[in-house]
Amino acid sequence: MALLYKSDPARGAEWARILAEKAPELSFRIWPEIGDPSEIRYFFAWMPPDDLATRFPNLELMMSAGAGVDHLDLSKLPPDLPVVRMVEPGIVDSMVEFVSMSVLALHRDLIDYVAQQREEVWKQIRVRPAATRRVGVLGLGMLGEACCRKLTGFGFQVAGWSRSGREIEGVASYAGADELPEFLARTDILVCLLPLTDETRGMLDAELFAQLPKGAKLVNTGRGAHLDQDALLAALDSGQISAAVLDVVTPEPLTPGHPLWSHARVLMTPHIASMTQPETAVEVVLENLRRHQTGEPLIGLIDRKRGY
Ligand code: NDP
Ligand code: OXD
Repeated sequence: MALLYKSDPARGAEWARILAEKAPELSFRIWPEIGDPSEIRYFFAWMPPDDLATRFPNLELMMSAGAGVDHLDLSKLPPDLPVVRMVEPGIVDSMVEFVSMSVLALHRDLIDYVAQQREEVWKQIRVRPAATRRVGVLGLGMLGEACCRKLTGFGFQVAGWSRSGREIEGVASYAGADELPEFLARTDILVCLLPLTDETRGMLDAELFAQLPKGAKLVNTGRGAHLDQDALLAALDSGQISAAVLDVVTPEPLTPGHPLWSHARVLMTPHIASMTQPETAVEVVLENLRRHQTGEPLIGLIDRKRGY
């Protein structure tokens, strides 16, 4: 019984060390040292090879190395191969840190102060209490819900939007396309934590920005393809959006000279909002292998029709 790993090699070595301790019976292989392909039962990857289905005839389970699965071409995977995404506490904790940092930076005008410092300007902006700032989170799943809970702790007025709605203490819940306009109209800082699907691709566009209060701010930690980057540039020019934190862009990295690289109202990070932490993720991986062997429901099993 072998588990094949195909992702960041440095972290692969970490996985090897931890699994050798926790599951010495499991044969752990790191791409491209595959060994006998017929022994591979479990595949853990960010980007699987195109010929996955034919190359590993006894594959039983595909595990995404990340929380999202939009990078996988599900049509190329055997139709009855279960695919799970990464659902683990480490990835949640780091996203909560990043979103809190970003919302607080926008709330406390950090982008203005960085620019002022460069110009040797000493000018105070009136501090606004968190209770007067309305934060809206698109997506109330594993990550969106945890971020909402943390943000309410700072005293922000927090709301979330999802397909089906979710009850979270202290958070106003909006659901579906019908309630999106009302959610946007009450949102000063918008955080995107949606999965990328056919329905959500490009939804951060001019039409959506126009429904936010003038001068609203944006945090995108979902996927670059959620955002129409030209529409963001236009909204920043007009002042409809006053600042943005972008952890994800299209393409990654942006092409040299792209206006978002140097935009004074944009803070950009290289897709590091959150990362799978082997130390905590290993428990979930081993639990999923156990569940798979006993036929119990898998943690993070994705619904191929929904795309997340
Ligand atoms: P989940 O699957 O747990 O949650 C997704 C949420 O989005 C759910 O609340 C779901 O609604 C909602 N949603 C999906 N489609 C729609 C739609 N069409 N309309 C309204 N709501 C919708 O995902 P996670 O919270 O675990 O992760 C979210 C995304 O974050 C990932 O897919 C990935 O793209 C991104 N990510 C980014 C990272 C980074 O470092 N930048 C790291 C990790 C993840 P419902 O509850 O009704 O199903
Ligand atoms: C993920 C990511 O989906 O890193 O986990 O973006």
